[in-house]
Amino acid sequence: QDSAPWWRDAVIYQVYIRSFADGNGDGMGDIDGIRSKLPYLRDLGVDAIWINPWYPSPQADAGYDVADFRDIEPRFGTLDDADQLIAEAHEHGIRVIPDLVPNHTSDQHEWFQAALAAGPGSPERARYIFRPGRGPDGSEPPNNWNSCFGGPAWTRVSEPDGSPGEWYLHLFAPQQPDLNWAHREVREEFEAILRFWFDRGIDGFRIDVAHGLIKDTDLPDVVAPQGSGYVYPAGQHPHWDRDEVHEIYRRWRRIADEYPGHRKFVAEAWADTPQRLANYVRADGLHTAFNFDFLQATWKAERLREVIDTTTSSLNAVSAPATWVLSNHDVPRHATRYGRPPVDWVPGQNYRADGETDLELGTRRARAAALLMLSLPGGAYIYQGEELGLPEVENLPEELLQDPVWERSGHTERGRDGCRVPIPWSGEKPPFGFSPANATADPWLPQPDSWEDLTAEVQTGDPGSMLELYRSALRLRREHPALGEGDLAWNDAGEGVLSFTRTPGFACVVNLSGKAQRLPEHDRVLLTSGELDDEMLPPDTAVWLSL
Ligand code: ISL
Repeated sequence: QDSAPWWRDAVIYQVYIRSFADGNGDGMGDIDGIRSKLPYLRDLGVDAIWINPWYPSPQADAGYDVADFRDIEPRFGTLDDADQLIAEAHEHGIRVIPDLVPNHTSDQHEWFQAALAAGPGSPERARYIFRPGRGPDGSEPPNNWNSCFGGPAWTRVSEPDGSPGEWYLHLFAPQQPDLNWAHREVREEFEAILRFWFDRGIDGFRIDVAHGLIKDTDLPDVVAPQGSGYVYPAGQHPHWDRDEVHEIYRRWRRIADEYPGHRKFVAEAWADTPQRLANYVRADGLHTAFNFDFLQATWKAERLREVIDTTTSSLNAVSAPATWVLSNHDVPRHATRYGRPPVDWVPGQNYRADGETDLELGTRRARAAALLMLSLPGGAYIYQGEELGLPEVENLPEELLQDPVWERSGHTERGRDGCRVPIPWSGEKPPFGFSPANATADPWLPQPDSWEDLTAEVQTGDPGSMLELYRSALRLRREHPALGEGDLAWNDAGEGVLSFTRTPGFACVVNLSGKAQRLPEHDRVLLTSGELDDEMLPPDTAVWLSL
């Protein structure tokens, strides 16, 4: 392995394992499926893959309810398969980053089962957050905290003798009890889990809900609005983004640094300000964090520029590289989002899917956004299928929806299934090569027939396709010394136009003004997201220029 910290400008591809590729024909993606697509990922030109949770799990929250952190879900394969994937990915020059879920376990985890059996006051219960209820008979939850998926964040258990008993905390589904991070055994267990996987050769971890591990031990009621810390002074929300959480990551960083080859962490942390987010990525903390401000920004030049500036300046202050993200498995796909009237994001409700969609417009903008994202300083994340231009699937039949958001919200939110539909690889009808020809089951969510036009197969070699745009952009990014980490200088290009220079000799111009714009002086056009009209850049189009 080389000595440069590869992660500072890496392009990382998110593999949502259950929907990526199905090797064994059971309708759900798996490790063998990922192995079969390594040549595709190499040709696409990504540096690493982040794989959503692959551990044994009842799948109450698509694997984010982990029953055993040291094994692989049988539906996805075995530990041997994982070892083989890691080795083969490395042969293809692709690093592997699994997902770690430290905030909670599955209710089927042996620790939680032991806590239920052992009863109140036991050492087993101390690893989770159990409390007696309020009210004379304890039938009210211990406080007013709500679950991110809707409803109270507390569930009451039956004690071993059958009587109604204590309540346990779950910031997500009831099948996801929160761990007690004030407990020494919890900390030691996760440090051992990090070593278990680092020893197997993985290159880093994505840290789920990194901002949520520490709770105010007094468990005070939350002052509305729920799900956001902004009514609190920084670091004083009862359960989000508390300062003590960084002690945990300081220890984790020391562990990662013991290993060769620059193992890295990426935090899924939701913080109120870019400055608060920067606390997660100091030299003695996690290495990088997802930049959700960029994902949440609407298609407006001023807003995007503001996010780019505040991101880069707050991260420069801690010498951490920026990351850029347009989509993931929790939000509606951006080809659809950009084709809708802009909505304001509600914290904790990142799965809104309303409004009429102009998919042609959304796709044109998604093409331009790809060139914007991939020419900004730092690293970037690509969510599987965005390189195919997949839209959100908005009409999944209700009886097939699986996301707990759908149930817990009382059906006011359809949930996040619409961005999790299995990938169309080839062929003219479902399952579009997602499952092998001898499959015994349909894909776990149905693919629209119209995806015939979006398969990787039909897009390969078509110069106008989204896939070839991503491939060209990633190739140029590897070849061009100006891309990746470094400075960005804005050019004055008029209202609604984002125009910046990266040195040496590179510029990106994105036209969000709604009317054609004259290109600045340049030597050569390297890549465009849409056809140029002479020297004019059409609306919702981006271009890379060599200067
Ligand atoms: O809590 C939030 C905002 O207040 C949410 O945005 C929350 O941080 C986010 O949804 C966490 O997501 C991650 O953990 C969840 C899982 O369902 C998601 O898929 C995962 O990305 C629980 O493990």
